[in-house]
Amino acid sequence: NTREIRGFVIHPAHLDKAAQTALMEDVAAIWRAAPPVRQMTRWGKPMSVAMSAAGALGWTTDGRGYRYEPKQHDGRPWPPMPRRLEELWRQVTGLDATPDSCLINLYRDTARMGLHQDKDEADFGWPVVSISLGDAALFRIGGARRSDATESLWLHSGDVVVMGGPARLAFHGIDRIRPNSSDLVPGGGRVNLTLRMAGAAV
Ligand code: MD3
Ligand code: FE
Repeated sequence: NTREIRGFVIHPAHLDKAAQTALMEDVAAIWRAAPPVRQMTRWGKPMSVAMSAAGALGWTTDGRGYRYEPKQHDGRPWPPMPRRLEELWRQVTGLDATPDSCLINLYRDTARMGLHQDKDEADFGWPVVSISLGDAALFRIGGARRSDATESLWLHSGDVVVMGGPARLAFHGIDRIRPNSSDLVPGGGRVNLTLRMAGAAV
């Protein structure tokens, strides 16, 4: 059961309630070792989304630039990649390699993410896998250029999306979430996990 929009392969309700709860437990453990941080944008303002990560590399910024780093701001390494996420990646991509980064985005009620491309990874040939948990989110998909027309769709808890091929460099963003549409995330809101191959394959 998948549908495709502009090269994005969507698996609606791929994770049942039990699988979502199990993943939230993994996320809670990761947050204890790597609390969510509102990273600074290039413009000196904190992002509305709070971020954490698991795996060899996590996405951070020092206010000058964005990059993947093996350590958090406090010098500690990122917590290990949960096994069930490696399995999910293999299942939906059909690839044998395992991702080196899981970015964990936390959206509380008014958080959003502006239209952007993901270009901080070493090799755009790898797909990115997104897992939505908690409140529904209005996801906007464009094309390879910022000026390309966009399309919007709601992502719900348990949905999994695979971005590969030309879709990998498409502009995308989250316009808003629907607060209180789910009670999965403690304290409310939405969690999005993105599984990536961020570093150079060696
Ligand atoms: C399309 N996250 O972390 S997930 C991001 O819901 C990000 O938190 C959003 O955009 C979120 O960079 C959207 C869907 C997604 C993730 C990665 C992509 C779409 C993508 C990478 C390339 C193209
Ligand atoms: Fe993105």
